[in-house]
Amino acid sequence: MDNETIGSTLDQVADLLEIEGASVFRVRAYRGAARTVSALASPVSTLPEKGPGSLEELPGIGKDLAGKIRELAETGELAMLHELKSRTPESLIHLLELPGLGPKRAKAIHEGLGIDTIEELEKAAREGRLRALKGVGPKLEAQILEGIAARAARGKRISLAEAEAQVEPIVARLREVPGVLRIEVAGSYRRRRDNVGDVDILVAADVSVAIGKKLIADPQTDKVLADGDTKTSVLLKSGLQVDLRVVPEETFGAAMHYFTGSKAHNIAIRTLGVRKKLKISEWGVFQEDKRLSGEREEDVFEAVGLAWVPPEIREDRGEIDAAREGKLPKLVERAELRGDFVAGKPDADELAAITSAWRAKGGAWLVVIGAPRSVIERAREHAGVELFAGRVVTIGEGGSIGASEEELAEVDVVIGEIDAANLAEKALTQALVAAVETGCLHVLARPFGAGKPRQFDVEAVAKACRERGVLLGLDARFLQGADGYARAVKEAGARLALTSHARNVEEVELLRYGLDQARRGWCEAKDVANTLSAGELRTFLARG
Ligand code: DGT
Ligand code: CA
Ligand code: CA
Repeated sequence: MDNETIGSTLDQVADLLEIEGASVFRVRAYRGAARTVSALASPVSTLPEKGPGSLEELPGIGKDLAGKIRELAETGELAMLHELKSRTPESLIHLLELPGLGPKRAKAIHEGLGIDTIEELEKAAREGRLRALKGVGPKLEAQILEGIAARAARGKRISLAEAEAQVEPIVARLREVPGVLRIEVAGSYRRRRDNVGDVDILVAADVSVAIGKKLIADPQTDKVLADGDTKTSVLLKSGLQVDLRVVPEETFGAAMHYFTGSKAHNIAIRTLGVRKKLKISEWGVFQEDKRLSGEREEDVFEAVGLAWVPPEIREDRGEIDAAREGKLPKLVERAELRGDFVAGKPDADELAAITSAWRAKGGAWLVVIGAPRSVIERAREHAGVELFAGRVVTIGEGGSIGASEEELAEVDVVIGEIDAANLAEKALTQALVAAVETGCLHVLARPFGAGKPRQFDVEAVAKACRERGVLLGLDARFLQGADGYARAVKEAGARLALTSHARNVEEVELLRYGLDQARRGWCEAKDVANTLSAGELRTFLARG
């Protein structure tokens, strides 16, 4: 944990102690320690254990506080804070997070007005009832309402695509700041989760570089949540939170590793470090008080005897064992994709634009869903990529296929989509397996209902698909839970078909988001049919 976070955690302890009615001196000691630690020039984890320059020697920090600070620096947690939280009404903890509400006011609101939840607080502020309390006026009420609105916006997760659209231009502007040596986005964004809670930007620069000020001044920034030398947090106009951290270049790799997460992966790596008597933090790899490395992200993995793990699979779902045994997957890459499934009756011009865009990206084939044969035939002549005619057929409740044999014979690729929104999990699995068993399908679309993935036994269905040579669709427009689905398909030995369903040139880009989730599902080139050459696909379609 970095010094500023330790500082704000100690402040939180002070708040909760104050609410409990602890002695003024005790509260003051935690507040003082918070200030002292936040202002330290070097990270707590690099201070000597004892003697001059150690924590105990700092003004106002005795043995007890030094122990707490070390606990935070080393584990990122504080047992005492957990205890305090468990003793404090949950509603009060939430109230404390709002700007303008210190412990005294939060307690007064809670006890004086009987307010227990944020909703009740919002209602009271709107109705002007908070003014009944001493020292509370319309201005504070307005501030509280704003804080509640910002909190609601913050609670939402947004899609990775949306986050990218907002963050890429901001990063491009920040990159221009003189003195910025490196800048990368870390967190769930780098792990390519299909949705992100907030965006974590990491910069290598001297602390004197005014990068935080640049983010605060950014045209997209709406509110400033934190404004320190090494950490700046803002809310964008969209409500998305952006956290910016500045670290020295020599610790950039360790910081990238830490802030990429996931938290579960970090904890597993740190535990491996402890076994080797190494301390691993966002500041680097340490032995006793000696810093061994940390400039490159590889340094962290090497220190615990592991190969570098791609960010997409850092979820503590087996990647650490795989990295130790040299069994990491060689994740499928964008450059390996040869084909896509594009959709929905594009007219001849649109189709020509899509095919030339796809060719320019190095593509070799497209399955065109729903276009009349004549359109495909005409496009074929000047496409430069091989075009296959695709058709979506509906699968009935018992697994029946909603098209005649003659109709199926007219197209190259048959994609089955279940049209049984009310089936329970078991019946859905049976229907899908039955549809695969008909031997009519080339691709089985992932079942969705009301925009949500439907629960079914992916393993059983994927096994049937493997036996019958049927691909399992992964639609890049609907990514919820797609990483787990991709992994289950791979593990069953079956193969995915990533589909963009692009209706125009811009949407061809969507395929990348399907690829992200296949990578998060540990898929290699062999697990994804989009990597086949046009000839290989033809053989596959002929069930050769
Ligand atoms: P998000 O923002 O909810 O989509 O997910 P993340 O993974 O981006 O999470 P975030 O922004 O809270 O934190 C960024 C990274 O920082 C996270 O992936 C791992 C690291 N991190 C945060 N809190 C802790 C912690 O308490 N312990 C450890 N070991 N790492 C943490
Ligand atoms: Ca994040
Ligand atoms: Ca964050």
